[in-house]
Amino acid sequence: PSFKPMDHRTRFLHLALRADALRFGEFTLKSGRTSPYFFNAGRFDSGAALAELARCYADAVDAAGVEYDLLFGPAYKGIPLATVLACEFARRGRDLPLAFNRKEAKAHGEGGRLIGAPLEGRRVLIVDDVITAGTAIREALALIGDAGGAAAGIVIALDRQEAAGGVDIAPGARRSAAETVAHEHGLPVVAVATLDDLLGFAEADAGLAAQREALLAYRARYGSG
Ligand code: OMP
Repeated sequence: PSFKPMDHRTRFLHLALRADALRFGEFTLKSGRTSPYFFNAGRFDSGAALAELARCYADAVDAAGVEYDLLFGPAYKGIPLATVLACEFARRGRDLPLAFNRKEAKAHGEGGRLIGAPLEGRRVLIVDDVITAGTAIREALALIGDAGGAAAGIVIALDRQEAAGGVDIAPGARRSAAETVAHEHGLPVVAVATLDDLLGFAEADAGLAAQREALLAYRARYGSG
């Protein structure tokens, strides 16, 4: 039998579960929704975990065929993500400029809220952790525009595929936050994995049967179409 290498989605989900970055339980989200799972990118807290995570991001970006010439990591979680991705692309032979922001403006020293390579005239790929309602991504888009950059796309580890606005419309008619951002700004949103991928992963693992049920119930309530 031929050996089939695991694709970036499966590798990422294995890694996230192993690192405890993906957990099941009861969590309150920024949106106020109570979720049966939570993704915490801060748990990729070793060099080896971050290096493997970067390979997953790089594979997802390459497969999507997005065109960009600068990587931007929104504070705080996006900063190490964009940084390790820049290192991974350099290892693959593509040296890209890298920038990120600080959350508080600084009056002394170099001043300003942006650090790293100038965004002016660049096609910027935003590197972040997760999209739920899209609030964090909208803030990053505004920052990039103010700095004279042109957003070229967004890459995240996990797209939770949640309805952007109210959920009082039929599930099939709901658009996800990621789809809404993509549509409003005309940008590709690339996810290493989605809630659907996680459901497929859980389906293949009998040990995750109860978690899968909870995820399905959550998707029926808050999921996009
Ligand atoms: P939105 O700004 O609503 O898209 O949510 C993204 C942010 O929610 C992330 O940057 C986190 O602060 C937080 N979050 C997670 O980190 N992981 C999750 O699984 C869910 C959330 C969340 O609160 O929705």
